[in-house]
Amino acid sequence: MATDTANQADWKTTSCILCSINCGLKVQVDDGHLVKIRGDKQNPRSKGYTCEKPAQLDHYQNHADRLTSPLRRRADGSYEAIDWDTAITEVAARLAEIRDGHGGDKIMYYGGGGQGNHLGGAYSGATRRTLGMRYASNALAQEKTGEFWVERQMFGARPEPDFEHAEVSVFVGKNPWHSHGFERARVILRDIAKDPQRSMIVIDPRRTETADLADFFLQVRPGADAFVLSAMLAVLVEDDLIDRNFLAEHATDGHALFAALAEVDIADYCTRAGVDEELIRAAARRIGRAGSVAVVEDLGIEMAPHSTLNSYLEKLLYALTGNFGRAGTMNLGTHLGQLIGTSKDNRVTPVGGHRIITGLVPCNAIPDEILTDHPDRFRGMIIESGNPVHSLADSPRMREALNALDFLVVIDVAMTETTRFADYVLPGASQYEKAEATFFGGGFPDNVFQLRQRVFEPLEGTLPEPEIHSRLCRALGAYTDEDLADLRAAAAAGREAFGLAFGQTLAARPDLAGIMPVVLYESLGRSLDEGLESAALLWGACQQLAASNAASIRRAGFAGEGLALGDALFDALLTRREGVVITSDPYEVSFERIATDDKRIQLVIPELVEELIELANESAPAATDAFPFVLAAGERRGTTANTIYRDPSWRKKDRDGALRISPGDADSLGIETGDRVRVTTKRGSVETVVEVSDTLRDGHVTLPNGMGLEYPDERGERLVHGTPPNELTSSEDRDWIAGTPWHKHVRARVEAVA
Ligand SMILES: Nc1nc2c(c(=O)[nH]1)N[C@H]1C(S)=C(S)[C@@H](COP(=O)(O)OP(=O)(O)OC[C@H]3O[C@@H](n4cnc5c(=O)[nH]c(N)nc54)[C@H](O)[C@@H]3O)O[C@H]1N2
Ligand SMILES: Nc1nc2c(c(=O)[nH]1)N[C@H]1C(S)=C(S)[C@@H](COP(=O)(O)OP(=O)(O)OC[C@H]3O[C@@H](n4cnc5c(=O)[nH]c(N)nc54)[C@H](O)[C@@H]3O)O[C@H]1N2
Ligand code: SF4
Ligand SMILES: [Mo]
Repeated sequence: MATDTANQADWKTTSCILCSINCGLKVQVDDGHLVKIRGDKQNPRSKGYTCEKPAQLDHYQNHADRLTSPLRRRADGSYEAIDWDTAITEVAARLAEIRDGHGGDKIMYYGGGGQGNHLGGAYSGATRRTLGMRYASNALAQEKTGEFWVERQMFGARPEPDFEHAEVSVFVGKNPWHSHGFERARVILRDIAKDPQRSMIVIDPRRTETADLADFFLQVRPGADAFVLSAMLAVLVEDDLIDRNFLAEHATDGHALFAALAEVDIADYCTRAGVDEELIRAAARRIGRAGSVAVVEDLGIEMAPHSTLNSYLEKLLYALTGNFGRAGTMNLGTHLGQLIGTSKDNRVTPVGGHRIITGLVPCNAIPDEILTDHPDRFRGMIIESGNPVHSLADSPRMREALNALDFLVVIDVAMTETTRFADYVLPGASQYEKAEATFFGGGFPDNVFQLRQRVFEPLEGTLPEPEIHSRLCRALGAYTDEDLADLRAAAAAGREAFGLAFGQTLAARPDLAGIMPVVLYESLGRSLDEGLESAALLWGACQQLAASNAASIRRAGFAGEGLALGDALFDALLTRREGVVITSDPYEVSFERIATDDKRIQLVIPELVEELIELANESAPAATDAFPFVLAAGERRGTTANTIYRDPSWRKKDRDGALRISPGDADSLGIETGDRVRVTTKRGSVETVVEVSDTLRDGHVTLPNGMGLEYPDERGERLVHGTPPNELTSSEDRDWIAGTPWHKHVRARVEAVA
């Protein structure tokens, strides 16, 4: 290449950790700081794209509340720094005490990864297995579990939208302009908006930045999506825009569903949803007649009334019109490592009997499973890379629950709202100080995976989570050096020898098979370059993918048979730091990947068809005198990034996260932008600044997500910046199937303050 190599050399390859897309980055570092950050054109997924947020990443890497030593809580609630050996020994002993006294299933695991890190969570599997822990949860169980439940039944897998090629793109309760959710979102949104042959349909109560680009903007009354979606489906039926041939070939009998849709009073449902009937009809027809349609839902319906029903209706928009298994539609891709459980896990929670979906306890049920004298209650918790006190519904109740535990250990990079409740805090190295990866999945037809390598050495006093789990397992007696001697020798001898020895060990030693991540870390991992030990788990994932999807890997350009194919993939991950196309597929393969029992798309989910029928008897949720507003508690903005940035100075505007309110409502309350108001719900009351915005419907107000974090000011005084949304939410307001919270639908009162 004709580039200046000296200049190239000091750019390190990594990625953004602020949302699930993990856009590739090139960074320059100086004295522990990220000083220059730009998009990485070499990254096969993001191709140089970034949004505005990663420019501030040094606020994640360096800030006043980073943890630099294990901490132990004293009787008076303050913390003392302790060394790692003491911390590991004591934490292991306290966890073992609960296991021995009450059973390992009384220890719950929460978290395991955020937007940029999942390796820690993957290694935690060994610790959990060692302790006999059975229950886990993470943030997915407060957003996506309802959708997972529907997808598992309809497809047995998770379809991905192909917006890059779709003639019609549909966004339901999703604002990709700010939240992304697919790669290069703003480029693709602008392309769609510019192209007269293509259309965009947005269903959202707020005229978002995405809605501004839409051809059809259905400004639904908050919480009334079930009426819009069922009206659209009814139009498809009425106008005979159902793809009968597709359904005959690929789907099961939909009789009960079609009977329910035939009963929908379209005009009435449109009125209830507050959307013009002709607009709904036109949008439905646009979908019904398009060559290709891709659809995505997100928090706007997942965190609102009828959320699981809405996920089902949203999927029927594309399933009934045959928009599956082709370019521009919905497809089933590959996964290197599984983020979500695939098993048909039919368990319920031990105390409340709540449905466990894809292995996750519903987040809203967690306090119920602790705050009780039921013998099966959770008594201990390991929280890793999650801030549930801040991010789950009903923060006061979450705090009460964590206080009630016999033992809590939190693994985080920062002192947070949650670490404050821990008996022990274990400091992780940051995501730029260790190898990391996410298992969100990289797309279709090409699936991209990036193993990020560290940009800095771990901050003094911190350890990467895989090392923490390995040490915990050792302290708990799960393995000894002797157990691993043969595997280590094999790893030193080469990959082929290791592959054979690994297979033999797993077969001969079920105890070691149970803690496979740590076994890989301590054997193969120790033979990799320093800082790359935790990549060892990916070797196992590559072998699994090679065994299940060899043809897809070969199409991505890899050669070899059996273990050699997995090795080739693993080597590419180690060396091609910008990310690797790991599989490449023709669209038709989606049909082979339908994983329902009869390999057909399941059209009828009986509980949800029932709920659909019941809609007829329900009016859209109405305002009450005490709480005339609907508050969406937690809106994505250019100034939010979950709680990954703690230092509020990363935000150049909207520092305290204003409450948005419509001009009409502002007039009635006699307030203007910059004024302060009090927002009160049945759960709590906060004061906040206001921004009058004509993007909102009357009666609807919004607060940003991720705000209300405590952080010291210049004089060291600890202040809370902005409004923590979950001081206002209640854990009982949740979906009846998945238990997902109604964060977007909180009844509220707004009052001007002098
Ligand atoms: N900038 C930024 N990007 C992020 C994040 C971040 O913190 N900041 N977080 C990431 C994460 S963890 C996630 S899960 C995604 C979430 O991404 P999104 O789901 O897109 O984010 P939200 O803004 O929370 O909600 C989406 C939309 O739902 C709308 N909405 C509210 N009530 C209703 C309703 O009743 N019906 C309908 N149809 N819509 C409604 C809101 O107006 C909003 O436009 O974003 C990711 N990306
Ligand atoms: N009311 C309301 N509540 C919401 C939402 C909403 O819209 N409204 N959105 C919800 C959604 S969709 C989500 S995904 C959640 C997100 O909320 P959480 O799951 O709590 O996740 P994050 O804020 O992304 O970060 C969690 C923690 O990870 C830590 N961390 C960062 N890097 C590392 C690392 O390398 N190792 C370790 N061990 N820790 C690290 C951070 O310091 C932080 O404490 O919030 C949810 N909460
Ligand atoms: S879209 Fe923005 S926040 Fe998300 S990974 Fe890319 S640069 Fe980071
Ligand atoms: Mo999320």
